[in-house]
Order: sequence, then structure tokens, then C-alpha cells
Amino acid sequence: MSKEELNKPIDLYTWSTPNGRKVSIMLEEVGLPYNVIPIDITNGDQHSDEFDVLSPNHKIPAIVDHEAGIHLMESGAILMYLANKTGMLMDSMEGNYWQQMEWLMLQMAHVGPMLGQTHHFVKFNPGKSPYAEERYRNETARLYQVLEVRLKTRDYICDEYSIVDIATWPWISRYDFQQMNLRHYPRLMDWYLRIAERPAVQRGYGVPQKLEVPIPD
Ligand SMILES: N[C@@H](CCC(=O)N[C@@H](CS)C(=O)NCC(=O)O)C(=O)O
Repeated sequence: MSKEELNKPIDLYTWSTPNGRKVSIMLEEVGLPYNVIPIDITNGDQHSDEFDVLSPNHKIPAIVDHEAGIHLMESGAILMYLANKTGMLMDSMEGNYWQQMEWLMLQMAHVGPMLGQTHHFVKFNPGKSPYAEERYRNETARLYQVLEVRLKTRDYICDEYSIVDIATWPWISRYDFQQMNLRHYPRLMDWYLRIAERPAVQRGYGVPQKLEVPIPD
């Protein structure tokens, strides 16, 4: 996309991955107009000098908010920023804020990094390290069970639909990469399908490449 075409107030630098989809889903949910700038991480675009300014860790996603004169990397920080900017999908400190932070940090520190390693070893490099495959497969199953137990008494991870669900759902949507059967986790499966039905989630999932939300058989 040429610079002249970037006429919306927010630029989203992203690729079709769970961390990227968190932010496109959030932008769709809160209804903020945004330009999509694909960063093809399979082609090394994340290492360009231009992108280094926005994301010195050379990972997507990143955003620029031209109205506010701010740029941000790290999907959790971006979700909090957009929730704060719009007053949507994150509670005030008098409400459920700290519980949401607890589960958002669990997503950022465990669900994303561990399931990401499962993608690396189990999906993309099978046979290279049986120890790592077993370790991350077990960790993935353990985290699915943590979410299953959490969702036994609520429809969303922190009661109401929030940035915590938006941060977590795109990782579970890669259940096939993780060789996980969502039917073995009925509450997690219900939660997954409940969120998959949301039009904003379906639109955000298809950024930057138009793809359909996966639905388990
Ligand atoms: N903690 C970061 C992780 C971002 C991340 O790992 N992004 C991946 C795609 S999901 C990436 O850009 N990978 C490119 C690379 O490692 O070179 C976040 O949540 O934003």
C-alpha cells in the first residue's frame, strides 16, 4: 500500500498469526478505522530498518496512532491501549480490571509463548527434537485444561467478553497446528465457538489475508 492510501488514523503492521489477529480483531470490535500494512514475516520484512523503529524486537504486531502521535509494539500493550482509548472491552480499576490483568498476563507469559513453541517444534519441525515436542505438547494440553477449568463457571475468561478473550482466542484457533482436539475440552470448545460467531472476530481473523475462522469438525 502506498503512503497516499494510508488515510486512516491508525496503521496496523501485521501478518496472519495469532498475535497479529489479536489486534485486528480488537480494532474490528471497537470500530476504529485502520490501515493494514502487511509485514511478511516469512520473507524477513520484520527486519527492515523502517519496521525496527516501530518494533525494535522485530516482531509483529505494531500500531501507529497518528491522532495521538504514538506507536506501540507488543500485542498485550496494544490491546490495553485500544481499550483505554475507546473505553471498551477492559474494566475500570473499580471493576474487574485486576482479574483481567491477571489473565492477560497469563496469556502473554504462558499461552502465547508455550503454544508458539508447539507450533515451532510440533507443526513446523517434527522429528528434530522429540524432547521439545513432548514438553510443549504437554504444556499446551496443561494450558487448555487451565482454561477449561476457568470456563466451567463462566462464559468468558473474566465473566464478560474482554481483551482477555481477544488475546487468548487466536491461539486456540490454531488447535490444528497444536494437534489438539477441542472436543476433549467442552467448555473451551463452547467458548471458542461463541467467540467465532462474532462478526468482528470473523473480519479480524481475515487480516491481512482473507481467511475463514476455523471451526472444529
Ligand atoms: N510478545 C509479542 C510476540 C510477538 C510475536 O512473537 N510475533 C511473531 C508472529 S506471531 C513474529 O513477529 N515473528 C517473527 C519472527 O520471530 O521473526 C506480542 O505479543 O506482540
